[in-house]
Amino acid sequence: MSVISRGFRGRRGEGGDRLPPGQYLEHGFPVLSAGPTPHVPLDRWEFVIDTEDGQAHRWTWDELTALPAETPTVDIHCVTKWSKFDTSWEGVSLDVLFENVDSAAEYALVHSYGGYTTNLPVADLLDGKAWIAYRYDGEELEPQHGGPARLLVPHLYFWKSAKWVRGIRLLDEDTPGFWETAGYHDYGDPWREQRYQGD
Ligand SMILES: Nc1nc2c(c(=O)[nH]1)N[C@H]1C(S)=C(S)[C@@H](COP(=O)(O)O)O[C@H]1N2
Ligand SMILES: [Mo]
Repeated sequence: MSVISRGFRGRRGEGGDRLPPGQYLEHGFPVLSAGPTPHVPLDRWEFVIDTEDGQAHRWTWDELTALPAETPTVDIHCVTKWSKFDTSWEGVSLDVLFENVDSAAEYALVHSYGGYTTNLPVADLLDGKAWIAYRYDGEELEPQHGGPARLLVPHLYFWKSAKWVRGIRLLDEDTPGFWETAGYHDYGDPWREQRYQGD
């Protein structure tokens, strides 16, 4: 009987094999912010990619939202152990934004309005793995969830998906961001349960 029930419900209970180790399935959409929600008028909003040799690539709100968009539906995984399946977004692939960026840098430090930062390898931003998302579930992205726009990197723990994203600095050396400096893992792969430094 236990064999049938395990097989029916999935080995880890609700969520089954889509749930990374140590996570549970969340049906709401929790808000996790380390500080107050910044408010940036769209006519003053900009997104910038700064390269390691000082080139700056800038987009205004109108320029960003005029670029071809994608509508990824992805599972997200927060290090506080909730995962949410099939979240649907709209935004611009980082592949599009990096098209004319001439850089050999391997590391990225993402920074946000309000001062939040997080680091990841440039490779994890490319090849269809990351977006600047500005719509969620068919609506404008709510301020508490990072609106007007946030980074979306669903294959890493969700703290890498910087809300209120302002830019990406490309660097030759890895530089830890806000949570990484506080002891969270440098890379943060939920499938390898890389929660803290040393995991
Ligand atoms: N700018 C900024 N981005 C952030 C955070 C933050 O505090 N500030 N928190 C991170 C964490 S820990 C998580 S789990 C997700 C939460 O996103 P949500 O509030 O939309 O669920 O945003 C990430 N991005
Ligand atoms: Mo988180």
